[in-house]
Amino acid sequence: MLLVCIALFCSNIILIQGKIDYIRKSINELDKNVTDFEKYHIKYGTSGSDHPCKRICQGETPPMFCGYQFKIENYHTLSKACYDCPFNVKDCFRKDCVPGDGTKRGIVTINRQIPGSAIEVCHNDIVVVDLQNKMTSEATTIHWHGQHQIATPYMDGVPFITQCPILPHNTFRYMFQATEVGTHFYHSHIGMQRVDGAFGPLIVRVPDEENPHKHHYDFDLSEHVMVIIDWNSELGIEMFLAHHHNDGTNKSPTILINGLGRFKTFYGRANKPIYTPPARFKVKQGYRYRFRVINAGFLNCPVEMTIDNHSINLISSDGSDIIITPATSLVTFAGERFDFILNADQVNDLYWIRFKGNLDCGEKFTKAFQVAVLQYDLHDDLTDDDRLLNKFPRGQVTFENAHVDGLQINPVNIGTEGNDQVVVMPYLESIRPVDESLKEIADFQFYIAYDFYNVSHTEFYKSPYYAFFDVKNPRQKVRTPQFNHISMEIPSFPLLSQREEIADDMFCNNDTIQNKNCLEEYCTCAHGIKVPIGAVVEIVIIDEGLSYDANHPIHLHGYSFYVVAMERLGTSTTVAEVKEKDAKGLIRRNLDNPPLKDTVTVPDGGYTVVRFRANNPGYWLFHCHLEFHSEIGMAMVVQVGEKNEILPVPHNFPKCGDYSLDPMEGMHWS
Ligand SMILES: *[C@@H]1O[C@H](CO)[C@@H](O)[C@H](O)[C@H]1NC(C)=O
Ligand SMILES: *[C@@H]1O[C@H](CO)[C@@H](O)[C@H](O)[C@H]1NC(C)=O
Ligand SMILES: *[C@@H]1O[C@H](CO)[C@@H](O)[C@H](O)[C@H]1NC(C)=O
Ligand SMILES: *[C@@H]1O[C@H](CO)[C@@H](O)[C@H](O)[C@H]1NC(C)=O
Ligand SMILES: [Cu+2]
Repeated sequence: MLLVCIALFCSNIILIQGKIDYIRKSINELDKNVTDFEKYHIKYGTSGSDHPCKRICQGETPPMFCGYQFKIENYHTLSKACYDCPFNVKDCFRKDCVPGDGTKRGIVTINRQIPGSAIEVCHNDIVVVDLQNKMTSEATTIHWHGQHQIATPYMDGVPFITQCPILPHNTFRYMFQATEVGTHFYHSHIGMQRVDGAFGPLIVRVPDEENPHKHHYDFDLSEHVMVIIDWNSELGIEMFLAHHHNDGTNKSPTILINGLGRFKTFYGRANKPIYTPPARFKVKQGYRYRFRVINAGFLNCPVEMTIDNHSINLISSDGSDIIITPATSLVTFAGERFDFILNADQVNDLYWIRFKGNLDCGEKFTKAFQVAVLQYDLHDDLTDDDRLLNKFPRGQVTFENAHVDGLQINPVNIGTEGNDQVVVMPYLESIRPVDESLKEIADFQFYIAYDFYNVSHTEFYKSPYYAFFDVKNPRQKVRTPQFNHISMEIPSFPLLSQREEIADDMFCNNDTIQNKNCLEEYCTCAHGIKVPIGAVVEIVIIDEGLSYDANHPIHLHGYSFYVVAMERLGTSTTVAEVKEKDAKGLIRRNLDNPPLKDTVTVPDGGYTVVRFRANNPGYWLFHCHLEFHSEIGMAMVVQVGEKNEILPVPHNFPKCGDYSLDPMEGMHWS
């Protein structure tokens, strides 16, 4: 392998070279093992509950191949599979019934479930998913959110960055090692399919001896995974088009928990209001349970969760363990995961779990909220499940009473300047020993600033006919969220798998685009930054905060980063202000024990600082996890390593790209 060695990184590259050789070797092994996998026809499971890979993880036993069949298709809530749901609540739990919130609408499902089948494996198992695209007219890919794809960067599932979109009627086999432990999820990475229902849990467990929190709880059950998503009454694409081309809303009216919730009112006998069933989480008094929360969110809808008469004990975020942090409520943003322990130490009863929307789902807008039920095993005549399905905790939950005062983890738009009623991300204390990415000064520092800008995004405005400033109706004047005033232009071929087609000057960024006035004109290009393998990288993410009180959860593929600082400076800020603060040493970084995450938010009018060591070569997407934002270019690529230092793709990996016929060629008139 040819290596270009810049002074500072020579030793790093030699180190990394060893790692790449190691990974190459494991890929070959993996290939061989997959042949075995084919040979022995290890049983495919389609449902999570009885899969052979869902087992007690033990240190000595070798990793397993864990096969899954995923069929992604266009589907519908309350289909005929639902029979008499919600009037007969039991019918809502029939096979293939997706009740949602009671609204009848088109959806996109994996195996006709929302969430899709859970993948539950042990650390270092090989996950093999045959994804069959049964949609009539949409391509798809799946991203394994939280997995770093160390040996398989081409399995990251980002269309036109790591692979070609999988066409309708085609099947693509994803295969990767579950190297990252903890609570993760998978979701479609194309268009609006995630919010239409194409997501599911991906849980990676460890042997007890590797679990620092093992002695703090008694059970870690599949049924205590809690997937949150904001939810709408129509397909995501319909909402997207109405918002961007006309005056449609971008705010979700409600929230689903594990695909369930109450929103639409039906009327039963004697005009009694009836709802589709909420999610239920069952516990036995006297035991402690590990809950795993996944926010698969779609729009600007951070969700606050509280459990009546119970506090929570946070133990992990985005798969990394932290020192136990007790609290009353937990806020999750799109793409984040949190694990907590619930101590079932109250009287045998039913309790509301309350979910309250914030920002676009909050007080000023849709007032979205949802409930789930925490259900103790009631040792009386009601243990009959059917009758319990119609029992609810006392009291009505409303948007207003869905908030509970008390210590809150991950508050909206508050950083380290906050008060003692909040726990902000840099103050969650990592259990893992820290590594050299927390050295005083990083090798590379990037500032990435964003806001909604008053520019004519060329997909939605057309000068001189209907440029941004010509549009009179304020509801049609949608502003464009951008990183550093640049919208990501998605390449026409996948960067990783067809990297030979990348031109030397293909990428742009804040430094290369100086000749354009991107503050006023709309700028779009293949937004990318590049760092050498092994470099310690710091990204200072700034939310300028001028337009709206929004909030953008930012996700980096291929890595976990340390969240070392997070602060709100005011209702708005500027790059210059943050740079000046930094120059004066006024950005206080937690370089001792910050948490490792892969998705983090930035207070509106403030900054968040993240650190990682660039030891995973590849083209990795860095983007806002709100679907309307990433879809229109609030994204960029972090290239780690040179083209030839990034692992090659397997032979016969699918290709795609533009094609046009040369007018002089190919015509064979007779
Ligand atoms: C492949 O299988 C061999 C033998 O079962 C095992 O030692 C090795 O760790 C496996 N490789 C991978 C990458 O799982
Ligand atoms: C839950 O807490 C409330 C308020 O403190 C109290 O009134 C109620 O009795 C408690 N519920 C149970 C079942 O203990
Ligand atoms: C982008 O470049 C301009 C001009 O050099 C500079 O003023 C600005 O601060 C840069 N933005 C960021 C986020 O670094
Ligand atoms: C965009 O224009 C509106 C008024 O039309 C203004 O309130 C807002 O601050 C502007 N946003 C930016 C980022 O300049
Ligand atoms: Cu965003």
